[in-house]
Amino acid sequence: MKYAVISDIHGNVFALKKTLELLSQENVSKIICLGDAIGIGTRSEECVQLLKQYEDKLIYVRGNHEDRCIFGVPDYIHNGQHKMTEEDLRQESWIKEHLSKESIDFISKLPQETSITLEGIKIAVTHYPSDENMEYREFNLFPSIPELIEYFKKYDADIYLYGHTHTPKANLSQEGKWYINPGTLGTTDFGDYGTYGIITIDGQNISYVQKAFYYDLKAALDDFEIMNPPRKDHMRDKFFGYKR
Ligand SMILES: [Mn+2]
Repeated sequence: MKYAVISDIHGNVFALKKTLELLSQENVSKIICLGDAIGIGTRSEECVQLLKQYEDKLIYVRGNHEDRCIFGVPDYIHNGQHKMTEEDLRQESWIKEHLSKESIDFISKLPQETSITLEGIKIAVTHYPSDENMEYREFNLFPSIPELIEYFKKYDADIYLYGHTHTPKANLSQEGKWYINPGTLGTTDFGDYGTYGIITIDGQNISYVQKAFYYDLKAALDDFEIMNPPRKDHMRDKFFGYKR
């Protein structure tokens, strides 16, 4: 059967709608969402509500952006290197203010990580691998296989799923373990498209296909003017490559 892996939607309902259309053609049995469905983009509420409609086939763990809405905004982000400014905090408040109570309740119940078994294959699901204290491991855009083995050593699985870096990456270790990051569905860090992945399990055979898709990016960019979040220029330029 086929399983979709999506991550880092970041409030981009335009990309999410397109993905859900594509997934209905793929006939996937589950949609595994690795967190950060909200934040940065303009339509966090719509994204949570849309995901909620797929609740019967959805496995969803929370990311650092869901954490900010549930537990509050940390003083420092990016491994302690960036102190949140007043402007950052206004942006984060704006994101939370635009979420309904129902959506906040929904994301508050999500686990930080989970493990599932599909067709006898064990899958560890997390926004980013964490240490014993549930703190994220070092941010690493291109982790090597030895690094991935180290990052995921506390988990026991056949497939390890993670997101957060917005960078699609799939590795197969010599021991036959898969380490998969489907990239970013909703931002355009590396091109004007979104990415997700499809895992196919057939007996003991596991295969992974990395997908990329175009969607109405102009609508997503124009929506920053319509919704007018406090840090709209920064969010649009940094995460949506508006100046490219
Ligand atoms: Mn993240």
